[in-house]
Amino acid sequence: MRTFIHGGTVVSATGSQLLDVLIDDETIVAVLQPGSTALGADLAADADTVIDATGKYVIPGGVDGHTHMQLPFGGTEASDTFETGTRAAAWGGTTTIVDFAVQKPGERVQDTLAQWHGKAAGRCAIDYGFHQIIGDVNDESLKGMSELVSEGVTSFKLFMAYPGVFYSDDGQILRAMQSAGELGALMMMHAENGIAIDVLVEQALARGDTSPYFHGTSRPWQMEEEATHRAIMLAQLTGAPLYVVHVSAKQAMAQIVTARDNGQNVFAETCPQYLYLSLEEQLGAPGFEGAKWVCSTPLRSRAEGHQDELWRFIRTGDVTAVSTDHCPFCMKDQKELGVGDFSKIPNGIGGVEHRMDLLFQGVKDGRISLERWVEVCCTTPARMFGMYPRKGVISPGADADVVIYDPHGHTSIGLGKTHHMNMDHSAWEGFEIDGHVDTVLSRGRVIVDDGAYHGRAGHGRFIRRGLSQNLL
Ligand code: DUC
Ligand code: ZN
Ligand code: ZN
Ligand code: ZN
Repeated sequence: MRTFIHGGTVVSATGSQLLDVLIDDETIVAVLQPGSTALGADLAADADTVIDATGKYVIPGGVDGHTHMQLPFGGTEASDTFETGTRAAAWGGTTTIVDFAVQKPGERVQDTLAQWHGKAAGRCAIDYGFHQIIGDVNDESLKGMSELVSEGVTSFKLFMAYPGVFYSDDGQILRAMQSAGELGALMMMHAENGIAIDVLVEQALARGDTSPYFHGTSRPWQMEEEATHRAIMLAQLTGAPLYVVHVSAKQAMAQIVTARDNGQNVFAETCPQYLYLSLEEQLGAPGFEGAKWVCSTPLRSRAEGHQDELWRFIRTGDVTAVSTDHCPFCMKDQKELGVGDFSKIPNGIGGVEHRMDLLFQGVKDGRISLERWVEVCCTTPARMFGMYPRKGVISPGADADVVIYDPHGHTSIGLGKTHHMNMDHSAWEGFEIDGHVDTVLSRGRVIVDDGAYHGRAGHGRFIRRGLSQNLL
């Protein structure tokens, strides 16, 4: 089965040029000058499928390094299954996700991972990998880490937030980082001071500040900056490479920039919600509506300038990757658990479908370059999580995960418009994008084309990842 994509502009992290792409079965076999006879044949005539990409961008499929399908959280479970969530991802031009297996106290990490394999196997529309959350740092968990690395799970996440749920104390963090450092595995960190936050939450509720907005004000930026600094120091001591997830505060970014300037392997991830949405908008939302933007880290104040600073740090290279932290909950029966008490609102925003579009809007708005768009959404996540050059690049030998993106198209986001996630609302309702995902190929198969879905549950395969290829 040969597919020939011609006439488009291939965009990579390093540049853009008019190039044709030849695919054989699941793999890109050639990237050629237009009209090239290098392969001695009329490529268009010989192909089984010909895609005309004239006037469009041809980019590597998106790699979303941070999703939570079916995450058990806050007495409920994230509303997208691996089937619905990966389908929505495909609609939005994402062809690989890395999701989180969650170890509960008393469980073996190997058993947790087996459970997550069971949830995903045979159900995904696109390829997927796993990170392992270590919810119970003990001798056995630490020993289990090396086994997981050999099975292609090469990154481990800890939480400095959520005491009593996922939380690790500093001694546990130190020990896990020592193990990660020895293995060369990546340590991912949810950096918020959960112990202090719990006091602020209790005090807010006691004052009668119970609406969704107070979720954000009880998790102020100082809590993120402090935890980020602490994580950086522990990582430096242990030699573990550190990837700080969902950075939302500019002060936390400043800590990361300092560490990077010192040559430390510290990386920042941010998410579209922290680039576009703000605490002020959450305050202005009527009734309980603000609950749709309850996530942790929280949205930050626009008046304080966090959003503009995060865009700037994407430009400077200090934000390494943009992921979604896709963690969808419906309003009905889920977010509504927190009516009258914001601390009972399950934390999370659904967005796996919209990341490529939302970041492309940043290109249109002059905030980032076309190449940086591809770099932070596709190429660097693939390198960061040990999947390059199989993923994240249009190059011979790579998996044929390709998106044809129309820069003159248009996408209206919201319920009844562009929305395939299993949610009863959209955190992105009303967003209008000056671009459009036209065609999506996953390992050579067209799974989205011209507004029609051709994907299949079970097409997606587990990716055994190597160690990070993005270390300084
Ligand atoms: N933050 C969220 O918003 N949801 C899930 C877990 C997390 O850390
Ligand atoms: Zn988190
Ligand atoms: Zn997360
Ligand atoms: Zn279009």
